[in-house]
Amino acid sequence: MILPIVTYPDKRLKLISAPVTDFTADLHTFLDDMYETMIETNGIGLAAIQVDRAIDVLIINLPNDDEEGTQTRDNLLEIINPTMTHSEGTTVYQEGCLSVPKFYEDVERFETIGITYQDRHGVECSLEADELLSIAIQHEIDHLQGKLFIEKLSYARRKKFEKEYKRMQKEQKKR
Ligand code: Y12
Ligand code: CO
Repeated sequence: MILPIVTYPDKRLKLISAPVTDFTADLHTFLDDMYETMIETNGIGLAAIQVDRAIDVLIINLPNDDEEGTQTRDNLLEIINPTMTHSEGTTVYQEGCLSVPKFYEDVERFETIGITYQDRHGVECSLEADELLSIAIQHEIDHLQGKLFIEKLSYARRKKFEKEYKRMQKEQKKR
């Protein structure tokens, strides 16, 4: 089932998500719905709060290294109750978010990170991430804390964003 995506400035995106305690069939159905929603909207990462569930769940499905950059479910990462254990270096990447449509901005993140998390069955896992995966995980973990990438912009860039975003929303309402 495709779920509606909550978009900025909806206040629900500010909620702090709660840990998952029950690794039941309900959770599995929800994870499958999140995946369907993310693929349908051309996303590569999605946090549960973006589909109005304030729980510590995120999914990431980076494009493959082939020419078309196809996304295949076999490298889908389902990350539940993540904790960042370490980080190193900094990097800048132009980020986008399904909850802030049509807007991309450079954001500084850690270059490499380590996380521990649980999979859909509650099994404890760990992961070392760099490059795009590291950025995507940090972006999605921020969602679990009620934070959006636009909050990491400088004051001037944020002001410009707010102006452009409001104008875009007005134009969309006219249509
Ligand atoms: C690097 C940086 C950020 C992330 C977080 C995950 N972000 C996304 O998955 C963004 C998806 C996205 C897709 C869009 O395309 C469509 O909606 C068709 C898009 O374009 C528009 O809104 C028009 C914007 C963002 C992971 C890795
Ligand atoms: Co996002």
